Amino acid sequence: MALTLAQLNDAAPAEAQALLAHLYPHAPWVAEHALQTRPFRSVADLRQRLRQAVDAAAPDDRLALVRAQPAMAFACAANAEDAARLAQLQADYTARFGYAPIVAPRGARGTEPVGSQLLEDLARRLDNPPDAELEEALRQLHRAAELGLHEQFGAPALGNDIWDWHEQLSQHSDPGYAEKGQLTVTYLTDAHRACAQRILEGMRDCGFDEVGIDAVGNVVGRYRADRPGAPTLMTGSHYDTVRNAGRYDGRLGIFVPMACVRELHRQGRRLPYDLEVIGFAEEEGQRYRATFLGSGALIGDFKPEWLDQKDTGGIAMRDAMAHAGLRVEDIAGLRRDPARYLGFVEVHIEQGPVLYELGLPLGVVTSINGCVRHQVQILGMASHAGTTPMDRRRDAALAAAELALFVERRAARHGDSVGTVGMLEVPSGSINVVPGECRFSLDLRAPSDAQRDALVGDVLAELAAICQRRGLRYALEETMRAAAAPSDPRWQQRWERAVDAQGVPVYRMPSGAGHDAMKLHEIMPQAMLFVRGQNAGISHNPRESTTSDDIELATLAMLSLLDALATETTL
Ligand code: HGY
Ligand code: MN
Ligand code: MN
Repeated sequence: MALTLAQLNDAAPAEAQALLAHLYPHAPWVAEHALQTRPFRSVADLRQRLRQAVDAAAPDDRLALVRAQPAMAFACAANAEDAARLAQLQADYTARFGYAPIVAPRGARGTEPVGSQLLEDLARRLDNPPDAELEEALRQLHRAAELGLHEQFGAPALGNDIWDWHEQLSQHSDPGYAEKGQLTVTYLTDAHRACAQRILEGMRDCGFDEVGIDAVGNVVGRYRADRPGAPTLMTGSHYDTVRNAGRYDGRLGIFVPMACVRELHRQGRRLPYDLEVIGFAEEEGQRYRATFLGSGALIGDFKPEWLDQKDTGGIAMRDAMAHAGLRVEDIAGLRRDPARYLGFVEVHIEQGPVLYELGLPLGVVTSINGCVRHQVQILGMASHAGTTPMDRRRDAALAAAELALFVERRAARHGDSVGTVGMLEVPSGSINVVPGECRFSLDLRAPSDAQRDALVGDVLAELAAICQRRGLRYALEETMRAAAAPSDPRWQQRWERAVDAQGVPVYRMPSGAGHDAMKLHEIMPQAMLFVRGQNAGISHNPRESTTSDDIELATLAMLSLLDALATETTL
């Protein structure tokens, strides 16, 4: 039954209670507590109040709430074997936790039933400690309530459209991954170029005045101001991905502003500034070691030496660009004049568990961690695995392993530093040969450059010490260095006001992940908005997910920011 917020806010207590009673079955106290905080500022506010009512409840009441939920009948088992496995999982779950598993009845878009992923998810949840699983069960209950509110207040149509845009774009994937149903889009591959075309067409459909693909493959759309000579606000994110990626990393920050322009265009509205939306072509640095290439080119930081880099297939970047019809001689002209810009804002999926665990849909970024990356090669001596005594070996892989463990220990020493050995290989290794060579990567990050550089210094000193002690040689190439990027206070406050305008809590947080915003940071003020990730915020992983509700909320927040900026007299 359709309902408006005003009707709910004005309803008598008993009537209001009846309107919300179905959201948390057998627990009328949840709606009752939330209703005491009326008036609700938005449906999102109502959702948060319901969640807060549960969060504030006594542990026994929270457990009773979960126990009171009836066992769910799942219609998704594809066959008798899955049905049997599901029944067993439900029985094991109930035996372990003392209540039936709670699973939100539909997925992230709010329309599709839970699918085959359910078996995997339930099996994974079986391993949760009881206290963690209780929180997950409650999150599922909150999501079920959120879906229940769709029936009363309407589904997030805008969020669904944007959700669908991600699905459509994820149809394009590089060979070797597409066949496995995996999403991998690396710089200037055919899939990458197909993505650029689809984003370009999407921008046209949204009503941008100018759209184009620039000399490094960025997709650039401009929505003109209501006056000539107006300044520009830049926004956007990247459309390339890591290998076997999620569908929202980067892309969310392109599609949300595109949807904002579509709304402005549909309403026939113009802003007192140009809005430039950019799909950056290369941020992840997967095919070539050229991280932030797309956004870097706009600040005049395209490194010519990148052109001669070859990918694993021996194709030089220069040739990949020529094949894509890009003109190297036009790259220098991409540099933006900061004087013409108000700043840069970026929307991005959080890529971490914080918002998911706090039960918050949006976060305002305070600073982006600084990062330094290296490719390392350790050289020892390949020798017979059977005849080489343990004290006579020069094992390159064990040296790498020793350093990897040091990275873990050293990064953990400063709570918010992180260190990762993400790639590690013994080139042409054999099972019965002591590794004579080992290649690996280092990704070291911290909230400040000083803390980051201290971490890097210690790790590289340890690398030298290990190789010295083991009689090995090593080669080191720094492949990326990005300074920590604190948010511009004014732009951070603009995001804070925009989030508050949605009726949801304002939560400030650092970014452990790197983003294009840290490149634009070098020439203009910037700040970011984070959107909650589902599945505990997992990212750089096909389980990366976000709901169309949260996507819609982020879009409404961005529209609020754009409108508020339009009213600032200082433009
Ligand atoms: O690695 C990062 O932080 C980003 O996802 N490129
Ligand atoms: Mn990424
Ligand atoms: Mn990203």
